[in-house]
Amino acid sequence: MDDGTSRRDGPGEAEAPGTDTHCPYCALQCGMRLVPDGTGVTVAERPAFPVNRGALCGKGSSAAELLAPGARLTTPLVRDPATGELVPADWESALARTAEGLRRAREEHGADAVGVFGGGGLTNEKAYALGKFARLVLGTSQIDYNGRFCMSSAAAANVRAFGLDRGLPFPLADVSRTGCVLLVGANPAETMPPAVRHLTRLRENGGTLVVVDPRRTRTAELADLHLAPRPGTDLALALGLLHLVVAEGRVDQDFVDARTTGWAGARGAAMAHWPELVERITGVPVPELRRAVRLFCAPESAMVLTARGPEQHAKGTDTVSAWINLALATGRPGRPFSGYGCLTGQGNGQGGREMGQKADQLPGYRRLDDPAARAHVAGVWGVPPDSLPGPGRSAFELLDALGEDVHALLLMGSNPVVSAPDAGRVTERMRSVDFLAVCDVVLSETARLADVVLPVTQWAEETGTTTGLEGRVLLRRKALDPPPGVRSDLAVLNSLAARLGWEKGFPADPEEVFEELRRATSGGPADYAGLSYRRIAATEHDEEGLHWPCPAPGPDGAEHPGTPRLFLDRFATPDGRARFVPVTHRPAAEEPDAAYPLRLTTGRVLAQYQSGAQTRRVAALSAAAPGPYVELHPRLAERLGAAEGEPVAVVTRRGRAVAPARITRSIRADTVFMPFHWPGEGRANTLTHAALDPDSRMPEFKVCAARVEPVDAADR
Ligand SMILES: Nc1nc2c(c(=O)[nH]1)N[C@H]1C(S)=C(S)[C@@H](COP(=O)(O)OP(=O)(O)OC[C@H]3O[C@@H](n4cnc5c(=O)[nH]c(N)nc54)[C@H](O)[C@@H]3O)O[C@H]1N2
Ligand SMILES: Nc1nc2c(c(=O)[nH]1)N[C@H]1C(S)=C(S)[C@@H](COP(=O)(O)OP(=O)(O)OC[C@H]3O[C@@H](n4cnc5c(=O)[nH]c(N)nc54)[C@H](O)[C@@H]3O)O[C@H]1N2
Ligand code: SF4
Ligand SMILES: [Mo]
Repeated sequence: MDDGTSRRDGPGEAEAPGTDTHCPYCALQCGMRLVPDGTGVTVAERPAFPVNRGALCGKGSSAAELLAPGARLTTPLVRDPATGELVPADWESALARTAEGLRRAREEHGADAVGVFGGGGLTNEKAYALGKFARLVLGTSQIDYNGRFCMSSAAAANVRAFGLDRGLPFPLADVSRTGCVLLVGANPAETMPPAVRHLTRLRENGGTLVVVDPRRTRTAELADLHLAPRPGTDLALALGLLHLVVAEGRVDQDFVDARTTGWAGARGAAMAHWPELVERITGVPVPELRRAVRLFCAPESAMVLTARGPEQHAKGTDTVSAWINLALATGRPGRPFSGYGCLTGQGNGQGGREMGQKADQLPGYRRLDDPAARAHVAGVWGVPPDSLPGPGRSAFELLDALGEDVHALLLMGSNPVVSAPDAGRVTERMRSVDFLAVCDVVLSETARLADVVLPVTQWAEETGTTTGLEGRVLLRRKALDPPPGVRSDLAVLNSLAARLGWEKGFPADPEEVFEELRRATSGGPADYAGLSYRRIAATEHDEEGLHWPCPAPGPDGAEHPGTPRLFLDRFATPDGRARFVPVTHRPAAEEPDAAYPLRLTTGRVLAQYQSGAQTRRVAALSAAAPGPYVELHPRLAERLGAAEGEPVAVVTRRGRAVAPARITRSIRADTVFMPFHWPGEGRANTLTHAALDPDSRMPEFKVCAARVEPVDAADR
């Protein structure tokens, strides 16, 4: 599994009996086949699915382990008021207590005192039902989800520039057919291993790869050029590259004139960022900047792809705008095998942001403050438009309001005790709330704080759709019955709605929800009206499948083929032109100083997923990545007297985390890195800074000021 992927089965496996479905984890949504093995199912290859062609990473190939009854929750838990412990309970009393907890907060403090927190791993059906439940049953504006921590900055920048936000506006396979990929703050060799074959193929086809990452990652190792800026300086870097594009006469003026607006402002901002200044800010030498511009501009087609590296910042939206400006000035978007794309992260990171679990959104990527959108969705829901609440708080702000303005929370599909920024503070907030209900498949660190824990079915035990990073809609199929004692998220919402007075409108059957969701999204930017389970199943193995927007059949009854490539004729703005946004560099919310002289950045490792709630429970994954660590450059380690494998403390203004040192030349000497998958004393999010982007409300996970201290045995 050196390249991070495995092909477990021989060619005959495709004919094996079983159920074709998709991995429960990341946005690649690799196809897999689940084969009955007597007691449960085994994960097998599904070579016919084009996005991964059978390849899986270790997380996907081991995903079935958590389906075993012994590996997960199979009974509801409620907090015993006498002992304060979580104890097993029957479903009826757990649901009654949940309904009561939500109702009481509303009666005592008003509808907005009840919060809902969702997740980008939930299927489209669940995300849709959760948003509807919040707005209708609870009548609250206070709903948001963990996607706010993920790709919200890229989403905001996409909407600003193109009038529409789909992570990749083209199929992933186009990556291997372009001339140059500028991959910014993405480490797919660890975060989407099967996608790396497109980068390898790109280079085999004569294309080039430029990677921008403060660390020389496994992905950077594959590149023709690796730029290693200081964390939090991508905005200056992108402006510096645009400056050089102008200075070297490489602007595609015909494209700029015909297909964009706002160039003068963006050009002016870039001209203020001359290369030597950018070198000082970013630490990237001017000759490397020039080389990157040459590589990016030389071929006829090229792509800029961003992931969390440049996005998870208090200036993430402006930073992505700067990268988009670079793509626009060189005439890339809206052309074949070219453009800008964001690699979304969670299994349904794309669909989860379209179905209305976001604070300001209605299904179909409609805006909650748009009267026409409200009227349409209220019509589908059978309620007056005025009864829908307005936009609520963003994810971190919602968590930070717990115990103050928000007194009860229903949480589905996230583990913020590990994954939220400034997690010590968030944990205190979660403890202070009057009532917390968590739906989960395992007893996550957040579920441990709950008053009620509702054990739900998993990916392989239920049907539903997800929308992968390409905007391609996929069908996850039920492969086996859940163990006794668990119910689906949809069934939970159905029962809670009934207890709170909504007998109808919350079906537990996913296909019924999908049929309603088609109508609710119809005519919206993310239009699913022309899709159905039948159509998705019939086209899933096609090279290009069904990508939204896929509107309902026209008057002639012809089915819409979906939209694998967006913007080829026009952008989704009122005048059809893409918009340059004039942006200028600004420092991180917290820059290094004498007391905290280093930059801390955070991210992922191959064998763990997110808060680790699921993958830490899989033996092979835990063996491969047993715990947190701190990446340090040898020069820094020497100065600190830190030794390989020995614990060091990383200290920020939020707190202190202790983990073994991992000494490596692959990181800048002024930067330290920690993966964030673990709770406890090595929890990276004890340290992170919850400074929020003004547009996307994305927290600054990727940079804060830190110091590293040796740890005495006596300290511990
Ligand atoms: N193994 C694994 N795979 C996953 C996940 C997982 O948890 N584990 N999660 C999934 C999800 S939800 C997501 S969002 C994706 C995330 O996928 P990625 O974005 O690829 O993952 P990260 O490790 O968060 O960040 C990518 C890189 O950004 C770099 N970086 C840090 N700061 C900066 C900066 O200021 N500028 C730049 N240019 N780069 C910087 C880091 O060094 C890191 O190598 O992965 C998905 N896939
Ligand atoms: N420091 C730092 N922190 C980060 C990041 C970073 O780069 N650095 N990245 C951020 C990003 S991009 C993300 S996406 C977040 C993710 O962080 P989280 O939101 O915590 O994501 P998960 O760990 O995937 O949590 C999902 C939870 O839901 C459960 N679950 C899985 N499937 C289902 C289901 O179908 N129904 C229900 N009810 N539960 C389910 C899982 O068991 C798990 O407990 O972390 C963010 N936090
Ligand atoms: S790359 Fe993502 S979708 Fe594919 S097997 Fe790994 S975790 Fe699952
Ligand atoms: Mo994410």
